[in-house]
Amino acid sequence: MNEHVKPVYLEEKLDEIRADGHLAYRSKSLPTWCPGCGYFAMQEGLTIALNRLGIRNEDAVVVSGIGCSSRFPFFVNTYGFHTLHGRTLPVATGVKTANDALTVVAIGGDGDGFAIGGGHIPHAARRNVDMTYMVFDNGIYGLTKGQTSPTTAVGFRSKTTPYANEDQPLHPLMMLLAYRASWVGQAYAGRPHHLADMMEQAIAHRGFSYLHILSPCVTFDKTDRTYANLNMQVQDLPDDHDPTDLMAAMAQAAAHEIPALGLFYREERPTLTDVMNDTAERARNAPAPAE
Ligand SMILES: Cc1ncc(C[n+]2csc(CCOP(=O)(O)OP(=O)(O)O)c2C)c(N)n1
Ligand code: SF4
Ligand SMILES: [Mg+2]
Repeated sequence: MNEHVKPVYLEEKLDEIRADGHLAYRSKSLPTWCPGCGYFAMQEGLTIALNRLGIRNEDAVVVSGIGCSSRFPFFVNTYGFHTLHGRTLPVATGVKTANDALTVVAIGGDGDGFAIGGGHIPHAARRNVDMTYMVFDNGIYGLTKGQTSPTTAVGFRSKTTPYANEDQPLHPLMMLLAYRASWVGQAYAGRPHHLADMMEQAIAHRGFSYLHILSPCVTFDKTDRTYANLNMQVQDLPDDHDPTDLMAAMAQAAAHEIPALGLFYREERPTLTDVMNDTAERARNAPAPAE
């Protein structure tokens, strides 16, 4: 055997994987995603992030809409809420408002978030609801078998655009920055270690954190957002990017057709619960001002 090659033994590797405890965040249900779907990396990433942050299973709630991505609550060992198509954020806001001690992670696809659910995003962001919203962006409606979505690239041929998509895709990162999300970052299913780090940072942030995750749909997109293409297209944000500078974040988001991976923007400001508690305190101490 080559003396420079260190053998990896399956049993040792399995012991290593079991040792850190993140498998306790997987549910007993095996994912129903197609083999090779990017969403497996999200399952691994979220279980690693929750474990590293020491969040107890019973203190976490994963809320989703409808879509392949939105099946997520079934596959993690936390509380979960599989809601209606596009209604992820209002339900997640209700959960957080009812019990501020919970760690709330809202999950959905590009269709669930930016088509039918698009009207909810600015309000959760501007109110700074203390939750993490992760959009798994495969640029397609996966569950319903391959229609164009609001993030489908121009030129992509799908069942609904057999002569190629002509609609300009939305730019989720620019939108979330303009909506004043207090934490905005991007990750990629093909970079699982970075993805887990970004999930950990996003959940640790106090306020509305938005993590956009590029993810191939290996079944219905064989030409555009494939691992082979994304592996060539993705790059990291420059080391000198200042995530406290909103204009710099916007410039970086606009700089490339596939924006870079990393933390674009972060700010600290009162959350929705802070504001509600403050209003309640004021109401207790003084009558409402006369009209
Ligand atoms: C009110 C309503 N409209 C339409 C649908 C059909 N539908 C289910 S999932 C989906 C889109 C899923 O796409 P996306 O959110 O990108 O998730 P993915 O499957 O790609 O992960 C649609 C249109 C529905 N379930 N409910
Ligand atoms: S259809 Fe696409 S998005 Fe849905 S599980 Fe399969 S590969 Fe993943
Ligand atoms: Mg999708």
